[in-house]
Amino acid sequence: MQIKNEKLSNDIFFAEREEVLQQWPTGKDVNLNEAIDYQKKIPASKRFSNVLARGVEKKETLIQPRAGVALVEDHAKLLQYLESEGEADLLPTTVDSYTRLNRYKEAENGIAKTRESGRSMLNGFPIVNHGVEACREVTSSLKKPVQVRHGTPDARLLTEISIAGGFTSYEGGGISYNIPYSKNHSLEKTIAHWQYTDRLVGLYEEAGVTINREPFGPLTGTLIPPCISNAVAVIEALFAATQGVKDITVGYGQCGNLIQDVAAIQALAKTTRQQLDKFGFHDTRVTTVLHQWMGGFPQDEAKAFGVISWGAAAAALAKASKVIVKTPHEAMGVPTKEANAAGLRATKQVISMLKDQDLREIPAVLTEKQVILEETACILGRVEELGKGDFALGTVAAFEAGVLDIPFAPSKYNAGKILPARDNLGAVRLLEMGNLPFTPVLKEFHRSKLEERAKHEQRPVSFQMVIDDVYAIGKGFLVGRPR
Ligand code: 8ZB
Repeated sequence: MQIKNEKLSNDIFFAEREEVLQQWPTGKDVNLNEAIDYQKKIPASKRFSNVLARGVEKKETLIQPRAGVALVEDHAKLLQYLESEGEADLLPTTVDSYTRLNRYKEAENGIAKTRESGRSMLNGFPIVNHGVEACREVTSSLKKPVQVRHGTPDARLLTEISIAGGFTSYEGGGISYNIPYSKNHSLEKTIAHWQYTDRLVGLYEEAGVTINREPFGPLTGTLIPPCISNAVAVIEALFAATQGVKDITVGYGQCGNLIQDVAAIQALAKTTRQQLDKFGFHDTRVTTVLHQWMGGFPQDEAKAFGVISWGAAAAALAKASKVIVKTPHEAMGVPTKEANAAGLRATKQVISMLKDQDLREIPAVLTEKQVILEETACILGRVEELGKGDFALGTVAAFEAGVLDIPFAPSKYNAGKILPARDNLGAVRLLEMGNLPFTPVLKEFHRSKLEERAKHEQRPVSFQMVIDDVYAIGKGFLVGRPR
């Protein structure tokens, strides 16, 4: 199979679609024309892309939780609670792990066991099992737009049912929902599966219905250098635009050093716009999302609120279009609705307070932004070269060569040669640069930043720093110093 970054023809798409809709009985309830009509009746105030655009106009960072339980009525009530008591601007539907792995029989079991036991036996809402009508019950019972959030390498049927079910935004991508989530899924296959998702969104767009798309920014959520996540987000934005997607939110997981976080979001927006323009996608809209800290959290709820609030501050000061909010239960697992709403309200308070402050033009941010832009340009340039101008071919070759390399990813298609660690100020740098196509100047920059920390800590630059940094925030620090 030779994957290429080209728009799928109707012949290919609709032939594939027949198979996709047969993957589970609820697939037969999807009727594209009827679904387009249904989507057109959704009020503008509930369309994800509109609400995002209004937020950008008003210079407000919107807040969005994660949430999902097994049963339709419970899930609708949970989201209603998060919009009323949590003051959420945007809503999610987090899909359960069985569905993410296309294990619909086990999801069905989870639904049955939930009905018996009275508590959710799934860690999310099984969209495919519930089907189109049930999804419409959920999405129509809310005032705010709802996005599907998951982690599914083959999300084709899930996309069909979700959009027909009234969701107006859809997370994921062929790289970001494969390499960080899966060991064995081939990259060619998942890029192809996500071309299907993006083409479906493109078909809705061509019929006058905008569905927002969001590549999953944080990847493994563990010490990801901004240039890596930015490069992946830009590539997935290009993949989406190629299939006709017009509304894209590119994402980034908070690293914890404020200067770096502000710079990273700014660089992400800039590179995405540049690359989309370069390929002629001038009318594709770009917004940004910052994910509050995705690594290990403190158990203590008060300390967790500290981490949440710092993420809120980073999002507000970086002028991200929206922020994905954590909860004080993060270290424990799926949160209660009360804990979820509390994380949202803490975030809203900080964001409202910081709305008028702007760090984007301060010298330290501009310097850091320049570094990220250069690093990302090195990576993207090499990917394009490896693909002889085709980013899909280039992406597959780049992962093989370690030109794209995601720290701590389980995939056998990931080289796993790079190692990140924090510098003395807590910014994420690279201790091992593997086969990243950096210039000598950039390589020296990373080395010197880590030497500076080593000197301060009176220990050599080593793997121990990586380990210490992975656990640091959970223990109450940003940089994992020796005791
Ligand atoms: C990659 C995303 C991981 C994050 C949260 C985790 C973690 C997962 C649910 C959820 C609320 C759910 N998460 N499933 N949060 N309800 N059903 O996604 O806690 O923060």
